[in-house]
Amino acid sequence: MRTDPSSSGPGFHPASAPDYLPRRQLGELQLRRLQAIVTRAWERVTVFRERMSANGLTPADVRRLEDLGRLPFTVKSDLRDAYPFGLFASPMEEIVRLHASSGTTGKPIVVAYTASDLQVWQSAMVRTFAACGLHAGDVLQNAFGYGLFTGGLGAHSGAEALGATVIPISGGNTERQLMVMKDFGVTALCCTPSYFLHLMERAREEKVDLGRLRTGVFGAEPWSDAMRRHIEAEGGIKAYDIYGLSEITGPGVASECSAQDGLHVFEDHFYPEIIDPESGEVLPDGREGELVLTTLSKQAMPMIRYRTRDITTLETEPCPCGRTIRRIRRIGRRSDDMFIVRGVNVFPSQIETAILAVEGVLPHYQIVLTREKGLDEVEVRIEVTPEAFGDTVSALEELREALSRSVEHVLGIRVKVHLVEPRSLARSEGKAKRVVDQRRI
Ligand code: DLL
Repeated sequence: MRTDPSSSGPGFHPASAPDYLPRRQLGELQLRRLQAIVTRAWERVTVFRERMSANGLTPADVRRLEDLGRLPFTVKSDLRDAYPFGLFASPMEEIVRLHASSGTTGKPIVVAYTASDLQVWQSAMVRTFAACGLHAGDVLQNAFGYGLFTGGLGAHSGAEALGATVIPISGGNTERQLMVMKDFGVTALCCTPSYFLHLMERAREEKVDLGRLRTGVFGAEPWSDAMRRHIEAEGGIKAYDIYGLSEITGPGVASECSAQDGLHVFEDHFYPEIIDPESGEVLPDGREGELVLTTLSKQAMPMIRYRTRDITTLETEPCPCGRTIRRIRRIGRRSDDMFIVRGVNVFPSQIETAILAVEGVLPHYQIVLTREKGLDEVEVRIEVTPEAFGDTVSALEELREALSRSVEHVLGIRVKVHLVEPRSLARSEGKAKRVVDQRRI
């Protein structure tokens, strides 16, 4: 099955074999699975069948992979409207697990798994950890939250199947995390990047070293390359980015590899397309747009053309790691986290990149949005280092000006910069809340 000798190196696991399939063989597999899943959704999910019929389509119209582009999209509100179980394609007796994603408003969305769905998810997580260089013998501290969130249990089952030793510590209780990390000889950690920042900060304050930790597997929220550089330098580790979402399976949709240059999508199970978020038109590989995913194997809750709102690019150039599955660029933004200030489109990730380029600040910041006379205003609150904080007023003023210029350079507009004391902004144990929107209050 294996096609590339590099695939037998450390970090390779037999479950990773589909990562190296020749493209033609992969395409045939994808088409077979697509036809089966569209038929399943058509037969078992009313809303999907109605939308197909409204467009004059039946499953027989899916003859080639490109035909996917003719099928209707699924969006988050479809899951909300179907709350809790309306999109299930399996009877309850076959569903062995439920998860839910809270979202910001109203009811959560509920996702379901059959036993075979859990197996696919597990294999995708094995491939994720293998791509991040983990193997049997690694001791993984799993600080993703256990519970309805997919991060904890998703990572747990994949790491166990890989053969690593898993410590199911979940998120929070930072003191205990540090004790375990050191005393149990932890070699790898997974959590959100913002929680790792918090862990590093506490370790420094308490003068605890991070022991044998060498790999961080981070995801569930956007984090810039500047943030990665900070984490790798401060933590003395390699920091990998992994991506996923509850609607599709949880973590395990895409993962970086040793090249740390884009995330390989496990596209034998999760078929990616990039569309123009305005027109819905499918864009060619290499163009930036909204990621749309179709689950090719999911039985309990097939998702056909799910609009993720995550903005990225699909890349086809061969990766030095030898994997043949395509890569997406790291996700820095969502189409719905943009705000407009004085006519300029602004994404929080641009602000992160701009401020972390300046010496003297910590990677802890918050963006506060207000509306004055109908115009959006942005204030960026940034923690300064203890050294900079003890500096003279004029030095602080210089720092503030440097940050303001850096943001202006990236965005083309000036925003308010407010320097705050070290440790004065709230820390997160899961996904960080970087933007505080006071515009509707
Ligand atoms: O966050 C699943 C997950 C758990 C992924 C652990 C990775 C690690 P949800 O809570 O449904 O699922 O949130 C999914 O989070 O649509 C993205 O907007 C964002 N997201 C996830 N991973 C990344 C990442 C989990 N690596 C939503 N970079 C997605 C940027 C990410 N954003």
